[in-house]
Amino acid sequence: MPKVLGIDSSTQSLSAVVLDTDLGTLICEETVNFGKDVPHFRSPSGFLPDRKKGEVHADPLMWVEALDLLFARLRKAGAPLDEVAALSVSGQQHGSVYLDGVVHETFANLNPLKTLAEQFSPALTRRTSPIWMDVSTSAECREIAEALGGAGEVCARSGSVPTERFTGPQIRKFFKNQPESYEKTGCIHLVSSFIASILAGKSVGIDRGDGAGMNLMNLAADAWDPDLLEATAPGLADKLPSLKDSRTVAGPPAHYFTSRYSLNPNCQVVIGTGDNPSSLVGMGATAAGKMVISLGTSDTLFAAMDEPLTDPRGFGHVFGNPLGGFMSLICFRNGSLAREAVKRNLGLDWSDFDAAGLAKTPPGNEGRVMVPFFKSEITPRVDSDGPVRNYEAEKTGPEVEVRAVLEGQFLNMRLHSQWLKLEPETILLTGGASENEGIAQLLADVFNTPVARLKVSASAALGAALRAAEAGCGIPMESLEKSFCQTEPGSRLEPNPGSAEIYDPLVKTYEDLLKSLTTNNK
Ligand code: XUL
Repeated sequence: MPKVLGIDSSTQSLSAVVLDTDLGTLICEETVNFGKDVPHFRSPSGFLPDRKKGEVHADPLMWVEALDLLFARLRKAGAPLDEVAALSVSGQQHGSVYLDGVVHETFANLNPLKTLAEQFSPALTRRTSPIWMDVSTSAECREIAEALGGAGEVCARSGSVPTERFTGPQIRKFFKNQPESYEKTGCIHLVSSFIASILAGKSVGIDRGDGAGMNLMNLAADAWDPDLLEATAPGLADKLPSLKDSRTVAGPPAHYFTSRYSLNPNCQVVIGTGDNPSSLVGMGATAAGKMVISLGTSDTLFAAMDEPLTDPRGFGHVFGNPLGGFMSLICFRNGSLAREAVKRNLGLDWSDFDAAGLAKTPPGNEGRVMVPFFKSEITPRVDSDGPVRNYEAEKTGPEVEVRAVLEGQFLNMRLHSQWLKLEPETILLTGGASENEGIAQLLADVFNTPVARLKVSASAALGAALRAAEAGCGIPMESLEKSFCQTEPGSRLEPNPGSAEIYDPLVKTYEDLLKSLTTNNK
């Protein structure tokens, strides 16, 4: 019987997968795209445009409304919601939702005759939620570092130096700028714990995978760090949900979902985690030694590790591995949005990205290199509003630009992941852009390592469903991985011969170009 549901609340969409764990099959997949499907929130890419410099916020009611729409679509598509034995959630990391002190009653008494958005609207003490793309909290990061005796101390405790997009510095900024609203806030959730709470009909805990992305959790103690809480904002301990093991079962779903969408009342809601920890599970990479690259709104590179190893330059992070131990994560902000900018600027289609770009240019682009930061970057931290090239774009064709943006992205990844000292046999590749053959081949060439892709491309939603199956139905992860985390036969791409000779020296060319930019940025 075990059918399980995984929900992923990401930057640009909310999506779901339903799995049959007996048959090892994907039964149903649905997506709500924020820009297209709930356009009245005026967030074409999932966040509100035109905020102050460096600020990136989203409307939490957009996520809530999308949840209603997602369930309606699942039902319409004939998904067996009445047979779902367990569900769990993956959420874009770091984003936070600010709720009043009586939201517990809202969670517990959701009325199936009203929409979720109308019921949660009065509970918000902050109308918008800062999300992971926000880079506006440099002052707060400095203050938190100072209070703890240096960024190194914050990193030793929490796995990351104070980081602008992380929830702690964001909370501090809210407390400083809107002290009265902060005071009225009774509960601060992450995106993953907020969505899981709505589904469970009660405020549920934050798991150690996503909790580690806040600059508030002490990795060694597996608990909120009292000094970090104090350095962030007064009274914070009382406003945070408790930290829980990722396998925690919250209980049955809210009556709202059983009544309105016929969700099985005996379904077990397993608490949520961040999209990257969830993808680690979905990619079958929870044991050390495997490396995953995800090409999504943000590009991320991550790997499970037994001991927390921190990035000496401070750009990488340590999060909790939902199955125990830790994971390293490096996030690149200029992911899909940068690739889309090139596509748009040049009037290309994804389908002719290969033909128009990669097929017409030689590997290495004849030494033409681009630092592809269309917007401010976080790895490395550079304020930018356009790419920097070592060639004149006006004198070359669109094909050079296509190759330059992709090679620049992958060279930047290669350079900034060297500290992990990982030499994987294969890179596991996921995320929307991974489906493009040319892009996947280029990644194999730049890293001089074979690349493999899995059958299910929605790895974060898949990870949520697998976690639900393990924690909610007691199915061993090993057998789930055998059914769902197999690489697609024929999807493995070997690096082209001669790749190392081309890309090894190009890393240095890229690094030099980047240095000229970071020097000017200081
Ligand atoms: C990770 C990060 C992003 C978000 C959105 O640190 O900021 O990957 O999780 O996907």
